[in-house]
Amino acid sequence: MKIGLVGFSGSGKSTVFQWLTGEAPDPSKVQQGQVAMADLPDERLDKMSVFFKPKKGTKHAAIAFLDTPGLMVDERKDNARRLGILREANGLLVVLDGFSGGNLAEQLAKFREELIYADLEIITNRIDKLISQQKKTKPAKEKELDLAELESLKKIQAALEAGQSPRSLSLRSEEEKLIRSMQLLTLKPEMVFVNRGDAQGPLPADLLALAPKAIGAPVQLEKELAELDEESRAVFAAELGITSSGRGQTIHDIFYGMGRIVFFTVGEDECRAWAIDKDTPAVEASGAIHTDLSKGFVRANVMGYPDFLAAGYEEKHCKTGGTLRQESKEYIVKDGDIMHILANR
Ligand SMILES: Nc1nc2c(ncn2[C@@H]2O[C@H](COP(=O)(O)OP(=O)(O)OP(=O)(O)O)[C@@H](O)[C@H]2O)c(=O)[nH]1
Ligand SMILES: [Mg+2]
Repeated sequence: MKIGLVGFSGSGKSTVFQWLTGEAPDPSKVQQGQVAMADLPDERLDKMSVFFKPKKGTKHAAIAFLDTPGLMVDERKDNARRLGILREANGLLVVLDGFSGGNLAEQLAKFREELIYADLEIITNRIDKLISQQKKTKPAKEKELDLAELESLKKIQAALEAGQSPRSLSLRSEEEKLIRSMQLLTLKPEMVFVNRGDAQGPLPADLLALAPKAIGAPVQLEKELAELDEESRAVFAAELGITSSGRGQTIHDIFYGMGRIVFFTVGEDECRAWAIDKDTPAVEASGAIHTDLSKGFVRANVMGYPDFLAAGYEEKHCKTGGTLRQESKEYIVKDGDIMHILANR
């Protein structure tokens, strides 16, 4: 999963990028965007690894973060191109400047407008093209398809012009397919992250009204704290009143906030977390490991994490205790499931 860090210039995206991934922003990559990975911390996986001591090691799920050039507030000519970098991203993390004292709700509203403008530009270009196609001689069937697309696009255009995300339109799946290749930014999952000057108090209510799942952390302070040894860190964190649980929690919140979950495969060979979308059926989830497993899927042996833990991580105890389940293709995988996929190859 690739998450694009977006926001106005100077909102602290590169600072957040470095905090989350540990990689310093490379000035030569500013214009095209820079990608680095962050592991999703998971105590359950860590504990199972201590138990299994896997020969090939342990692999956490990861998020790829994409640092992008910020948008200009007054000089917006280049903004659509800058946002174009994000078309490939699966989700957007809007980074708000919460350290220089501006109004956060206003900042977010303004940024969402920029996303709308960028999408409108794309939609309008496509509409113009389809209209000019209608004037040309073309097989009737093709014209019909173009007309259907035109109709859907006009609906989206109207929503965007009214300042709304097309998410609110609840598009039909054929319509979604038509517009998928356009990679509209306003259709991508969005989360809001406030780069706070300090960590005190809840986020402002007017911001939460616009983005109920908004999260925040004092990134600069967190980065400075991370450089201290553990003892002084605890002292300073208490003194500064830092209540956010830091980097790991932030990565966790982003991962789950974007609608992802993990399942595990564990054993003496390797312990691993696999990232999938929430509500994914087992047959599709197994494709995260290998497409062959999905193609030849027969069934999955599944244990819920709490059951596996209660059984002392011994599969045989789950078996005798009746908590090892045999599930079919349609089974909806739950966060923390320990899975063993059986497939015909
Ligand atoms: N006081 C304070 N300053 C911060 C914080 N985070 C970032 N800054 C400062 O804000 C400025 C911009 O930060 P960047 O992380 O480069 O912002 P950006 O969003 O990547 O900026 P562009 O790449 O130009 O869009 C830098 O001078 C940072 O030192 C913070 O939490 N507190
Ligand atoms: Mg930057």
